[in-house]
Amino acid sequence: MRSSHIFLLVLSLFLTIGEVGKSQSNEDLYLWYDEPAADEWTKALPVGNGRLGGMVFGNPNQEVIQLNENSVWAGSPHRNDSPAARQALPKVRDLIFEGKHAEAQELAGESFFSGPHGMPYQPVGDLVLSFPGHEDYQNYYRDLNLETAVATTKYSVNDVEYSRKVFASAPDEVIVIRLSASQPGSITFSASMESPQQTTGSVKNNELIISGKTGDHEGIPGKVRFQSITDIDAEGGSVLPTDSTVEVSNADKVTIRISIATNFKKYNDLSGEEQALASNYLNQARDKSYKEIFEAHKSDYQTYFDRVDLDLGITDAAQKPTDERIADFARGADPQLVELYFQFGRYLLISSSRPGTQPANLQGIWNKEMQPPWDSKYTLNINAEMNYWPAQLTNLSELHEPLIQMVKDLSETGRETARVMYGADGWVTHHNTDIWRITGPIDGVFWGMWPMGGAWLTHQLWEKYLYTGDEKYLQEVYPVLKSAAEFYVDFLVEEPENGWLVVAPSNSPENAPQSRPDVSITAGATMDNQLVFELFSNTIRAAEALERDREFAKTLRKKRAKLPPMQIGRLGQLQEWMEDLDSPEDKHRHVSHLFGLHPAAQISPYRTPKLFDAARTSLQYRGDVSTGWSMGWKVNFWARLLDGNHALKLIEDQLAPVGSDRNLGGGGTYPNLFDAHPPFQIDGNFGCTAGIAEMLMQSHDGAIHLLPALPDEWDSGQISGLRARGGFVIESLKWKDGKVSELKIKSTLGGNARIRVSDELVGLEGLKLKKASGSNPNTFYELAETPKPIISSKAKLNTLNIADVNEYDFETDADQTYMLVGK
Ligand code: FUC
Repeated sequence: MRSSHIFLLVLSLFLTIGEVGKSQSNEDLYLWYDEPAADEWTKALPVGNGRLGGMVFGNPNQEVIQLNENSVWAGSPHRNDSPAARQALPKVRDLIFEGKHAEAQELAGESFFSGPHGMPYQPVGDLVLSFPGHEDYQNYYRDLNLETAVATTKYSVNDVEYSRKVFASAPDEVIVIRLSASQPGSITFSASMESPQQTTGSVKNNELIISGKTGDHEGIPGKVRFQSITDIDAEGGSVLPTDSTVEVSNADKVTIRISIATNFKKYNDLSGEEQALASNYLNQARDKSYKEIFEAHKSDYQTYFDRVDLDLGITDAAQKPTDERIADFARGADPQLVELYFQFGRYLLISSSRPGTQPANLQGIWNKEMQPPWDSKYTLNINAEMNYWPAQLTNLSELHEPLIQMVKDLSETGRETARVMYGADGWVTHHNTDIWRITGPIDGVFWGMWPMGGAWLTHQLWEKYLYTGDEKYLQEVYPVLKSAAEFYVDFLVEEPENGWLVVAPSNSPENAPQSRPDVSITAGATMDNQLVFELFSNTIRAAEALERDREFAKTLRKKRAKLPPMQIGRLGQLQEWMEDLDSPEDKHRHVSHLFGLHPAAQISPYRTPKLFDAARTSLQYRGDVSTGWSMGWKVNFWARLLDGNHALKLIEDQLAPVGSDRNLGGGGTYPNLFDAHPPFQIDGNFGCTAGIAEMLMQSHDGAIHLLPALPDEWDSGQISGLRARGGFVIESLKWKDGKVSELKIKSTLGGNARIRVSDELVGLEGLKLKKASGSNPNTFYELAETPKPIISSKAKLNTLNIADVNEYDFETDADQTYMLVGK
C-alpha cells in the first residue's frame, strides 16, 4: 500500500464532504485525473447498468453526461436476405473450384447481397448542467472508482468544495447524479437536455422530458420511440422550471435521477410503452432516498465485481494520474496498471451487459454518434465474441446471458436466411448483425461473404456449459447448437481435389492472399474448417451429455471425418487457406486460422506439438502492433503459446497511448482506458482482460494449468476468483519468485481435478495428489482428437522450447475446497 500519495492529499481536502468514502485500502482500483475531460469523449468516464450508459465529462462549469439506452437503434424490424444467392450458389462454387476466384467474387457480389447493411446504434442525448462562476476552480480531481462503480468530480471555487457523483443503478434502473458542497446554499446551476435525434422537449414540474424517435436508415423507417425524464430534486434553495431548463439556486444538495425507456421489446416487437416505462422507473426511484439507491447500487454491483481480485504488486509508477501512467507504461514497470486494466474490463462488462439487456456492441453501450463507426453493431467474425471472452473465465457467468439470447434470436431469424439463400436446413448468420437480428451478408463480398457467424457464436454456448456444468441450461440451448450444425450438414460441399467437405463460398475473415489482394472469396479456409470441426464436436458432446440424437451425432461424426485437416505450409506456418498461399509480409489484423489455438482447443503444445509450432510461426509473421482488438487477441494467443513475456509485450503495445511511437498506425489506449481500434472499440478491452487471465490460468487443454504464461516481471502475486472448466473456482492462487506457493481450489460439481504446473505441489489436510497419466477422466476436460496435419515437404519445424510440467490428479466432492502448496 502506498503511504504518500499526491492525490490523497487533494482527497483529504474533500473528505469533509463525507460522501465519497475513498479509503487507502482500495485506492488501487481508481482511474483518476487532475483535469476535466473538456470536450474529449475519450477522456470522459463511463458508467452503465447494462441498459443505460452515461459518459461523465467532469467539467466544473459545464458538466455533460452523454446518455445512451441500449435499444435506441435506427430502423425497425426488417430482413436482408438475398434470394438470388440460391441460384448463383452452384456457379460461384464451380468458379472457386476452377481457380477463377475473381469471377466467383464478382458473381457472389451481384447475387448474395440485397442490402440493407444493418442499422446504427444511436445516442439519446446529453444532460448539460451549467454552473455559473465555476470557470475558475482549484484543487481539481476526478475519478472512476471500480470498487463502487461511481464517477466522482471534485474541485473548489471561492473556498467552497464541490462534489459530483454519478452512477447507473441496475436495481433502480436510473442514472443518478448527486451534487454536494462543503457549505450550505452553494449549489446554483441550470439543467437542460440536448439531443442529436429528432425530439420534442418539455419541462414539467422539476422534470426535463424529451421524447423522440430514431431515424430512417438505408430505406428502413426508424421506429424506436424513446423517452427520457430527468428529475431534479434539490434540498434547500429554490428550483425554477422554465420552458427548456430547470434552474436551481442556492441548494445544499441535489439529487438528479435520469430515467430512459423505449418501445423496444424484442427484435420483432416494438409494442413497449416508453412513456409509462420511463415514468414507472422514475417514480419507483423517487420513492427512495439517495442513500438507499446508492447502497442498493453498490451491493448489486459488488456481487459481480468482488468475485475476482488480482494483485501483481505496486510500484511508484502507480502514483500518477491514469493518463500519465498509460503514457509511461512501456517505459517502466507498472504492474498495477495491468491490474487496473483487467478490472476495468470486468467493470465494463458488468456495466454494459446484464441479463435482459442487449449484448455489448462494438462500443459496449457508450456512443455519442448518430453514425458511429461500423454502426456500432455486432461484428461476428471476431468482435462480438471477443466481448464475452471474460464472461466465464473472470467469474461473470450471468452476464453472458445477453449474448446467448442474441444467439437464440439469430437461430430464429437465420433459419429463413439458410432456407432462402442456400436452400439449407438449420440457421445461418454472416459477419454482422444488429438489434433487428439481420442474418444476411452485408458490406460487400470481400468482407461479408462469410456464412460462419452461427458456428463461432455457438462455441460460446457450449463453453458456458463446460464452465458451469448446468444441464438445464444445456437443454435450453441444445436446439440452437443442433440447428447451427444442421446448416453445415447441408451446406458443406465436396471440393474436387481431395474430396474434402468444405464451406464455400467464404473468406478467411477480411483477408486475402497477397497474391490476389483484392479477392478474398475462397473455399475451405482453415478457420472455417476449425469452426465446423468445433461445432460438430460440441454438438456431438452435447447430444451425448443429454442422451439424445444418436443418429444425428453419427452423421456429424461422418461429416467431421471429411473436413480438411490443418496444413503446415512451406514456411513452417499454419496455412490460412487450403492452398499454401501465406506470406511473411501479411500483417493483417485478423489471425483467423489461429482460432484453433484460441479460443478453441484444437492446437496444443502437448497433444499437437507440430501444429503448435506452426501456429507460433504464423503469429510471428503476423507481427505485434495492429488494431486494438487484434492486439487483445494476440495477448491470448501468446498466453496459449505459453510465452508470458511476449504476451506482456503485447499488453504494452495495446496500453500505449493511441498514436504514440510505440504503436504508430495501430491501436492503443485512450486516456479513459478505452481501447482504440482506432477509433474506440470495446472489444480490445475485453480481449485483453481475458488474455491477462489466460496468462495466469488456463483450463482448455485437459487440465487446470497454473501460471502457464507468467512474464518475468510478474514474479510474485496472487489472483483469486477465476473460473476453470468443470465448475472449478480458483479461490486463491499465489506465487513467489515465479513459482506457485499456494492454490486454494473449490469444486462446485465434483469430479477429477487435474492440476498442471511447472513446479512441485503437495496437498494439505490429508489431500493426496496422484501423478496424472492418460487423459483427464473428468468429462468436462474431454477433447475431440485433432486430425493429423498435412505437412509440406518444404516446411522446417522448430524444436519446441516449453517448460516441463507436472500433472497432479485428485478426486473432488461438490462444494469442497482443497489446498495445495509449493514443495
Ligand atoms: C471487423 C474488423 C475491423 C473492425 C470491424 C468493426 O470488420 O476487421 O477491424 O473491427 O470489424
